[in-house]
Amino acid sequence: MSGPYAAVDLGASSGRVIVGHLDDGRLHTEEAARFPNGPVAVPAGEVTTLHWDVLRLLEGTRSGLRTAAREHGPLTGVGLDSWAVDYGLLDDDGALLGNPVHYRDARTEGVPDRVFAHLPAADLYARNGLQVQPFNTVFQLAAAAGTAQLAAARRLLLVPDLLGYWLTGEQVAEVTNASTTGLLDVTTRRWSEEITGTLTAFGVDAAALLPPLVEPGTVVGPLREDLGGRLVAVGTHDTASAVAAVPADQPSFAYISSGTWSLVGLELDAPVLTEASRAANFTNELGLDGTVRYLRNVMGLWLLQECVRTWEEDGERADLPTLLAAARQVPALSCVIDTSDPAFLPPGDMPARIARAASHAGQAPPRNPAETTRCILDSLALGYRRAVRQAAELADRDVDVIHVVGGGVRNALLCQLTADATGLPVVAGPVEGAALGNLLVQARALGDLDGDLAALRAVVAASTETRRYTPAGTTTIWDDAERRLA
Ligand code: LFR
Repeated sequence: MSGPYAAVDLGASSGRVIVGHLDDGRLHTEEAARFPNGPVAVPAGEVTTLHWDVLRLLEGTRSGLRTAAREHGPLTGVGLDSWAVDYGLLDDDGALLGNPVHYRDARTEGVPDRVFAHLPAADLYARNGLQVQPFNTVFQLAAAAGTAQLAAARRLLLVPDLLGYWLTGEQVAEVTNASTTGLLDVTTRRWSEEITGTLTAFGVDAAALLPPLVEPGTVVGPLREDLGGRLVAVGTHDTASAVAAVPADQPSFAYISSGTWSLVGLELDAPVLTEASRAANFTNELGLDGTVRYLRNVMGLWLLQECVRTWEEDGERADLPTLLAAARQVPALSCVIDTSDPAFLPPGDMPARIARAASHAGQAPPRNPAETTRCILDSLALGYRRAVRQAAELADRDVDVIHVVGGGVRNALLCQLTADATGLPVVAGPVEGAALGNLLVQARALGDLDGDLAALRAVVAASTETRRYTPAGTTTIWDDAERRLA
């Protein structure tokens, strides 16, 4: 038996420390700690900015690792993964300059067009291969141009790399997460001088801020605190770790990493940088072992989470099992919305925004939480169907099964709707995909596991239960629903 390895997996609403041991080709996992996470709105002058409470996350991480070491003995390895794009800035002394800004903050509104005035969108895509999202780091940096904080900054570290720096003293940029910044050349897997050069037009010397890149599987160094282990740069982008843990046994699969976001796409050997791919807003993020994660960000269960928050604030009963049971009774596809509408990105009154979007699309808006929940799930399934079909077409690949990993695995109705909408079988599990991918990459980096991605996936398959959903009915009603949004 080897281990214990500790995976720190930070999500938009919670952080988790999961401990794993490898035994005879199986990974045994246990949750050692869980702590809350969420945006904090902070006023400064006239403007209120959404931040991450990154010091709380550091404390949750450290105390979780201590618990893990106390309960399981000295740690063999530690790996960190989180959401992408957001960063902390350090000054000349290596001290943090303020709390990182949350990707849902409004500061990047309208900024992509200002960047495109210097480097046209098509040229940017030809280099970084990224879907245009206002929160891509390249746009966040342009938005931050001229601030006192950025002027004082000497180093930029993405969230997992920032925590890694605090745990080890080492400053690196792990490449899967770096690939979400928009500053990386997706073909060479190096920082793009042309893109960082573009930011100089905004007075931002990004090249000077960026640390050296490392591939996932690099041993970063020993922990400062004596907990036993070494920090491994895993796929520090949670989606990269989750995709590594898809228990597929053959190459023609699509995946949905399903949580606050749904990341829907394919694993490829090389990026797709065609104009058609750019027009369809597909992203080429980097994955484990030289792979490319060719995917689209679908708005995800955020839509439902934010509705639940609003209903609870309004004093309505909104527990998830009750909502999902009620949503099952609502007729299918009565109302669908285009989940890619950027209006859904910021926090706020989500039920009202959904009702507005339905009315704009000429449909009767949902009237209660059950109808709204059903509208969200139908619409997500429709979004998955579009993404899987377009990805397969643009990458010229066959898809004959969809793997769902992450928290959304627990949503049986959504999994079934995904099968129905796509006409493909859906295999759901594991729930803790990112943590499993994180643990296995540590084990391999530290010499306790051999093999390629397929070998890691075989360990996941041997270690977890999955559930299979078979498509029911025809996809005709989904074709009609899609036309309603065209
Ligand atoms: C999912 C995720 C997505 C990324 C989004 C924002 O947790 O990492 O992949 O686009 O968060 O960073």
